[in-house]
Amino acid sequence: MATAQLLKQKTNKILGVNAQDAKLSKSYMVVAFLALLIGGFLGLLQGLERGGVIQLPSWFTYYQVLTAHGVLLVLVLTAFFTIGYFYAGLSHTMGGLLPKVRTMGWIGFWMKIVGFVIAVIPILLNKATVLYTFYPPMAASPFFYIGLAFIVLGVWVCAFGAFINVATWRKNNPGQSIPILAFFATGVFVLLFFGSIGVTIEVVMLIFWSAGFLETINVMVSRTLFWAFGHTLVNIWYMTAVSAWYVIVPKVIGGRRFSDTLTRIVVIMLVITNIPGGFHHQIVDPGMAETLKFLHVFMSLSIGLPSLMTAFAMFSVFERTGRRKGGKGLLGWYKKLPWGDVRFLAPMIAMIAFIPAGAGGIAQTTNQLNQVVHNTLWVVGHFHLTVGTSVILTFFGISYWLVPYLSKRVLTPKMNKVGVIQTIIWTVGMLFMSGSMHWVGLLGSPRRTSYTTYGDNATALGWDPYMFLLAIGGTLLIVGVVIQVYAVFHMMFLAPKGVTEFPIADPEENETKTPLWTDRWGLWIIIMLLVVSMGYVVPLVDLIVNAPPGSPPIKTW
Ligand code: HEM
Ligand SMILES: [Cu+2]
Repeated sequence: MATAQLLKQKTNKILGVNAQDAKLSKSYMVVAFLALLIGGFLGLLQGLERGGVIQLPSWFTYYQVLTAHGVLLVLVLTAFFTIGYFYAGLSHTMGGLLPKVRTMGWIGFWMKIVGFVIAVIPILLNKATVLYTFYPPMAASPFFYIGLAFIVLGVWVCAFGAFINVATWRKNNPGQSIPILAFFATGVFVLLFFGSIGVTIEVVMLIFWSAGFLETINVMVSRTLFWAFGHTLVNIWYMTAVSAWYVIVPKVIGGRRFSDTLTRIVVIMLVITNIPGGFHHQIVDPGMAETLKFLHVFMSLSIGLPSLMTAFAMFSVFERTGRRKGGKGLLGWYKKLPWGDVRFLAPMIAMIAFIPAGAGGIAQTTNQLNQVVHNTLWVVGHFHLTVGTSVILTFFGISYWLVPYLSKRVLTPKMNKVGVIQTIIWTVGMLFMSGSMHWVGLLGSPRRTSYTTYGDNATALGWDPYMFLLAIGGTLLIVGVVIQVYAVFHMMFLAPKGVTEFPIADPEENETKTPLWTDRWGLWIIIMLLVVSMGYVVPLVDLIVNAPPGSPPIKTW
């Protein structure tokens, strides 16, 4: 290893975080949690309106609020958190970010902010009330799409920054495996870049179409390109959360990591198999062959394998650690886990929530079952359990060490307790909200629909009690949002100064050395692209060659 690099890594260990890298990651965290605050309040407004408790005014309609809620929470919050977290991880495990890469991190940051501002103005003006999926033929103001394009380009700059940092580290450290957290980061940025190429093409076409330079648009192609990305994004969040489960949580509970080689294989499998599952979001769309749908269902289910490997790995780590600490009997080890430590409790509940969440996903990806729940509130219940609980609770758990690590402060016992209470409130709130959404979805209540009694139709009236439970859950959640944002603010600016560790667990002592072929990212990317072509080339060519009549822009609101 180059001496300069080695020295830098050593100083990093002693002095803690590099101040300039910390500033970058802190800025990403600030934006992420502001998005949570605003997006959370918008969610509450929706919940109350759907429950018939309030009525939103005509200058800020249900659908405007829903568009902003989706954009803020699934684009802004997750993108900023993921990049801030992985850039901190790259800096910590690779002896600091290269100055060039840090600059790229800032360029990406401002491009995303500028893009967000350009996109949000038409939403506020009711000129882009197309929801975060922006399906054509609904057409927003061209500025909305231009803003989205800026956001994607900003993400790409960050992805390439990460690639440069990892490639340089490898050149300086021949014969060594990429540090595990950086390995996860590589996988996530590979998916972020390759997964978003299709949607970028879609967005560019939409800009021309909504601005009047293109008369019509191919709706099916647009939806397909959107979901090739949307489905990938879901797994990007998932992999980010999973990185903390494998790497961070074992350290927090005083244990060791699960097999390093198997962990890397899980990452590689997720990257390779992920993108061609996108059609499961279009499983009831017309105009696509059954074989194609079958292929995508197969690919969707194949992500289940690495997920089950993860479940096994995590519980194996928990049991081993619990037993080492003296836990006896079949289940005695679980009492030895640090349940009162928010850095463990939050991701642990996140993992548990993933069990029903994943099962619901398997149900949805099955053609016949999808017919029952398609476009009902069940789906909304599903993703508030997956992204709104499994992913977000893991992010919250990360914040309780990452933010003090970045701000050179410490997590006080009091703030830990606040975090535990926050986690419990979030869990109970989601049980109410997501539970009632699932149930009322089975009874047929549609998603993305503002308050209506359908002329006092008996079936629709039967949904009311569930809507009321939904509103209760939403109210609890907003309390959780406020506590969480306060905790982040406190840990960033007010908590006592001190050194907080970046918790990365070591592998087991007797573990064999990880084979270097796991680091062959060029090869994984080629295989991934082959698998992506298998899923997409034939259907896209078919949808373009045998295109249905295109659609002009339509304003439905
Ligand atoms: C205070 C917490 C939250 C509340 C009260 C809340 C409530 C809601 C409600 C009532 C809907 C609309 C259902 C419909 O009519 O279809 C919704 C949609 C949605 N929520 Fe949340 N939510 C919260 C947090 C989150 C979080 C943390 C995320 C993701 C990280 C999220 C992502 C979404 C998405 C993607 C939609 C769908 C938007 C669409 O259909 O266009 N929500 N939420
Ligand atoms: Cu999907």
